[in-house]
Amino acid sequence: MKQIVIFALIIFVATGIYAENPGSFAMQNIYSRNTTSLNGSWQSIIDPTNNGEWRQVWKEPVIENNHQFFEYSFDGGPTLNVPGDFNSQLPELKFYESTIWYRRHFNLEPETGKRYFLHFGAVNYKAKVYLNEEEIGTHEGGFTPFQFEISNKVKPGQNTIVVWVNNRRSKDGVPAEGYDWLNYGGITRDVHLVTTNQTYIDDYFIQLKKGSKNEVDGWIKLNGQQKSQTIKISIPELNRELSVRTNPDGHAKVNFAADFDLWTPENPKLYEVIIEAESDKITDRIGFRSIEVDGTQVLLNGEAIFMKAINIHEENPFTEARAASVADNKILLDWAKELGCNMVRLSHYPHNEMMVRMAEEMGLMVWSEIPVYQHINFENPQTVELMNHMLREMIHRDKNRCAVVIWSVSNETYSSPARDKANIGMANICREMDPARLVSKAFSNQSYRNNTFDVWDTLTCHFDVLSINEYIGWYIPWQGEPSDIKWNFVCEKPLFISEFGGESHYGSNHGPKHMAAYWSDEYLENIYKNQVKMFDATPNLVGVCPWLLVDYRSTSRLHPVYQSGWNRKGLISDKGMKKKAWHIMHDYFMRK
Ligand code: GCB
Repeated sequence: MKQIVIFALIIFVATGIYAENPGSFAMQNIYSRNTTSLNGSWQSIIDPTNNGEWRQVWKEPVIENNHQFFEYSFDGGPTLNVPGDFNSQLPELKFYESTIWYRRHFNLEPETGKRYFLHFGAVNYKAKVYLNEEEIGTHEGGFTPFQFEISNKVKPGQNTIVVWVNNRRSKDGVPAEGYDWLNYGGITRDVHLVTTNQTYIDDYFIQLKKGSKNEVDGWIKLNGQQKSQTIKISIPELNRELSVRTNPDGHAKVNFAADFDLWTPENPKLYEVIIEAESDKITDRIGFRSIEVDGTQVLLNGEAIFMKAINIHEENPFTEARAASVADNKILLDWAKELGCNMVRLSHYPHNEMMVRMAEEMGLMVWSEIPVYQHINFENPQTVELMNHMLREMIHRDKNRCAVVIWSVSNETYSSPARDKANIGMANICREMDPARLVSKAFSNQSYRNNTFDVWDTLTCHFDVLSINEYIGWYIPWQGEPSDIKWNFVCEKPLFISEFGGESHYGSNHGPKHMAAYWSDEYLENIYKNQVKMFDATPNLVGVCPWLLVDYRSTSRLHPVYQSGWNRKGLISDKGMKKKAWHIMHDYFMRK
């Protein structure tokens, strides 16, 4: 009987969609809150077959008689650093995809009149959180923040958090089972204990109205009993101050004009914005800019802009780990700047919030996307619900970052009515939640024959920017002179080449330089030379984005000599060496 129960639990964990008690949207701007970091060393139990579920490892073993024993313990087990993926922390976890239990204690003397929250920057992929032996909630999705209120659950003195984390793939997950990056599991981002007053500023949207260069059109939302409050919004540098009153639901509209020095890549101007309610105060750094499409152009602050972008995975190649620190982010974004970029595509999932904030400070526009990737199960309504939720969580977190100019809802999905319906649904969610930004998705599998690129997919008509992943010269051979390429579009839109490239193993000198099979730098360089010729002949082109900045780890790359578990399409090698193709791209960006 016990075995049946265990089996049932394992099946549930492996396949179930986690939708009950999903963590509420995390509060806006964790950096401006009264927080205690719960980062650091957490105890762990490695549980490949999910036995901890029925053993109830979130309960502290209490030995009451001399016949009792417990087949689990956090004490004496390995410790894991938070934030951080578990795969890179212990050799035996290198490719681990299953359950790890995390535990840590914290001390608190709860104050009357205060509220307490546990805030997780992200846990990949599913999390179930226990506080003092009681389950407080679950979350599914590896790249977005979530929180649980624990005001009525914390006790004076020592409190204990246990988190069940599981990064097993599933066909109904987002992403699903197949994807081309390392499935870094664990509590990969910061954990905070947040203290607020009874009513706190939960969320706000302070950005320019679509098409305007001086009018802010936003809102503020309170959470708590004291819903009607006067809120002061000020921008000291502009000598601007206004007061609004929240309605009985705790909402207030914010509308004002000011003479902003607009954010651009050349002048990434941010202002200190202070939002002061009667019971809370938040400070943020916010930039103002407009982003629109006009015919086949993209306009930043009313002027046509060419998006000089680069794809980035959230990985530090030197540590072979998920990028989790400011220093990790900086390595990647410094390279993007050095390449001459004015934009980064943070692929294929929302990166950590500091990455987005740093990009903004550095003058890099951001394309942000959710991991709706290739073989996703659009037929399952729960999967669609999950992707919608992830999309909302992403927009919710980063909607005040003016650097984000494009929300992207998916990457390379395969044509079907269910796919179209889900993608259109997601585009609508973007527009409802955030009317001020552009919406896109990256398309592949359009046809390229007789040197003509035929964009036939009518789903492209539903997006502001047409984004195409094409690997001409790598997965598909050239069908003529790159400079003679022709394009047919089912809908005329600004065209962004969201991926192109090929692989090379830096310094490969094993075979003929002109053959792809030997992963030579020269072969890749030649792909880039031809791509640049093609770009110059491509109509409606508003930007290009090589795949990608740095070689990165992927379990789907099996060549033992040239790949050994790395996708080698980086312009920079895993050791930080610039390939020849880097210089072609750098020169192109310099002249654009
Ligand atoms: C793609 C995917 C990207 C892959 C890349 C490749 O089209 O969007 O995630 O990793 O191709 O390397 O093949």
